[in-house]
Amino acid sequence: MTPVKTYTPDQLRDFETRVAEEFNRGNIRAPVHLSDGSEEALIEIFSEVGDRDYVYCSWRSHYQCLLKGVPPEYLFDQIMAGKSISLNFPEYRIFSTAIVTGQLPIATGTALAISRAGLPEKVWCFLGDMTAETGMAQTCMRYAANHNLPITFVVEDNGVSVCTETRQVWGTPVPVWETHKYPNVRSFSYKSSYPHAGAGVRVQF
Ligand SMILES: Cc1ncc(C[n+]2csc(CCOP(=O)(O)OP(=O)(O)O)c2C)c(N)n1
Ligand SMILES: [Mg+2]
Repeated sequence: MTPVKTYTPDQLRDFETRVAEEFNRGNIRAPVHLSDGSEEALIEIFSEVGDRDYVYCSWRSHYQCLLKGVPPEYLFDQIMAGKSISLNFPEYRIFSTAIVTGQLPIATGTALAISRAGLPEKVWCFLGDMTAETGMAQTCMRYAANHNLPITFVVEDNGVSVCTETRQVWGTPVPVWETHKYPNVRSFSYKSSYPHAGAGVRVQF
């Protein structure tokens, strides 16, 4: 598979640093969620993503948008306009949501439609580690696995939900996606140098 768009980790990080600087200067008047620390893992995953594939994301989707082929300056303009939390580019087949679990049933339904139509496209659904613990995630992963749908769920494991430790909440060091060993679920660990939202200055949480 030829990647849709290739970036080095430094190029991705530089984009995120630029966003962080604009946010901290007060030029972005809406939340931003930054993904630094996940560069290598996402570059590797996107080496398998085709341009006809569909990508669904959470509120944290800048790198996925770049790697799916959204032009950097177009993406940057959308972020400057306050759209970081819910970036959607149908023309590049990438969608995101600010609602925890919002992308999961839509991604699963897209995979079901592709399967019924006998098309070659695949679906890639990115989700946070706490989102992966929800009932909606379990329902979608189980349904997709049992029906062999063309979808891969990718858990972006930063260990936290905002400021809350995910594993501590659930009382186990083993996350649910490892317990079930669904064949269509992958994960990677990363640590961001930024807070959950924002970039360290001004309003953040
Ligand atoms: C339905 C809903 N409930 C609560 C929130 C607030 N919220 C936004 S992100 C988030 C944390 C989710 O953690 P995780 O899935 O691990 O994603 P991360 O931000 O760490 O990538 C929460 C609770 C929301 N956006 N939507
Ligand atoms: Mg998390």
